[in-house]
Amino acid sequence: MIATKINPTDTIAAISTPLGQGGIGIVRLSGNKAFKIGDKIFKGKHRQKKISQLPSFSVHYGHVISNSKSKNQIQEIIDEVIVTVMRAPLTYTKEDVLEINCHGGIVTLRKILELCIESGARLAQPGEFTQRAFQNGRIDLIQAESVLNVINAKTDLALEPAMHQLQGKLSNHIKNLMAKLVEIVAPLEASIDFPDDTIQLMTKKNIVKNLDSVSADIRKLVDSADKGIILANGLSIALVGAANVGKSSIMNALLEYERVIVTNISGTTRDVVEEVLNMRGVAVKISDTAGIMDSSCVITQESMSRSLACLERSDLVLWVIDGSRKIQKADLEVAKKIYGRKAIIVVNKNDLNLKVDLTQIKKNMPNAVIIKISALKKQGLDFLEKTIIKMFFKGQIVAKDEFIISNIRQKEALENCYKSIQAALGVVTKKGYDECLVFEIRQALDFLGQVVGENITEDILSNIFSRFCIGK
Ligand SMILES: Nc1nc2c(ncn2[C@@H]2O[C@H](COP(=O)(O)OP(=O)(O)OP(=O)(O)O)[C@@H](O)[C@H]2O)c(=O)[nH]1
Ligand SMILES: [Mg+2]
Repeated sequence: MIATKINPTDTIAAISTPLGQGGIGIVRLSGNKAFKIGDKIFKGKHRQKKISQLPSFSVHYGHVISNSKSKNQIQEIIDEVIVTVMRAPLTYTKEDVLEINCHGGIVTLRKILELCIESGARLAQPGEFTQRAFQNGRIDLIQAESVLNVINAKTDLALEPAMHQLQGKLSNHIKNLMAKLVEIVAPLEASIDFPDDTIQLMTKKNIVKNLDSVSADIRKLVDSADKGIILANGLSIALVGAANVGKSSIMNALLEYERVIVTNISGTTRDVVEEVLNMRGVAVKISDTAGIMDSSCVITQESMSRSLACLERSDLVLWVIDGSRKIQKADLEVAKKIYGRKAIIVVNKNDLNLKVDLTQIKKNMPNAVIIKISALKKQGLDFLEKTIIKMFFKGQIVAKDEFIISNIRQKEALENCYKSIQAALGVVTKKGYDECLVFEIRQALDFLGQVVGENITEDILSNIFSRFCIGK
């Protein structure tokens, strides 16, 4: 978490590439001391100029050196590097930025970072570079949030809305809606403040027409949230059921490789096993769980409580039953646990004689869809995937040029905006006072402003940026 009071004028430094072994690693510095720190730790190979004398967007080869604290001031070479000098304001943060590309070993990266800190930088908080880009006015809050979605995107479909948001397309749409509301409210306010002046007012009919049009656009955005959030965060699906019904076999069949152990012994799976797969463009986190059974074994009981916890946190439950046998007590136990949840009943082992009584199952889960498959013969999986996607996305997953919002914060602000516009419409139709109309439209504008990051509290900002990694 970002500490509540961080100094926004500090020069910050962080390792911006993932920790581990890599061809190159990058240490990034941002702030007004970035180049002075560069002067202290970088020695150019070909030019004697200091970093602070070098032009913007120039790249230089040399070494990061540490000046030993001993009397002789021996310079120790830490690594062979390339540095990029980027001068404010045309940088990621709008501040002076220095990027040091070094070899991607953990030790070198840490040593260079330590040197930066010894030379006057502070370790950046998670997301602090992006927070500065927002607070220095280069991007708005939608764009800042989209950075995280771009980094986290696991499929092309998830990347697309994130890139649209990063480019400012959603922000521009919101700003256009704000402009439409201002067009209505500004003359009204002027007529209230200066009652003696003749001010051209919009007719009530046009006010209603314009409010209706903004309200429809806001509704579309609110309605896009469910799929936007799933695209950004992925869909979590839990495979649950009695032991030996074929949960692990389905997991493997969906992943198209033998990820988990399958045997004919009940209780093969103990831990919850999670994997991410690309299901028709949607990132799906699928979890295989231990079978539910009657057992006094401590390990089995712990396994089952993990299965139930996994079920609780999933967006969709695949209740797997073995179609080649009659419904058993353990199956009904599972039915009780998933009652009221979004679920699909997967009747597995459809390659064998069907013995299960489907009407009995229907009685337990009247609203759930039943799909017959054979994990062994890989039959019915395509239809299962299609049905899953249809449950969360109506029609095309993302229509071309559609505006999509991607988080609860944006959704809540837009829902509040929608309510205020409805209230404003209520005022006009009931021939209420213009003051009340102005109040409601101003409220709507405030909520829209919050979406793009106007009047946002420090707490909300900390919460947003703390979800970023350090170095971004
Ligand atoms: N005939 C047939 N057998 C299957 C099918 N799916 C799974 N099996 C078999 O059923 C047995 C149990 O399969 P698993 O996938 O381990 O079942 P599970 O539900 O994960 O079992 P636990 O981990 O013990 O809860 C294995 O012998 C599988 O080969 C299927 O579609 N048809
Ligand atoms: Mg299993």
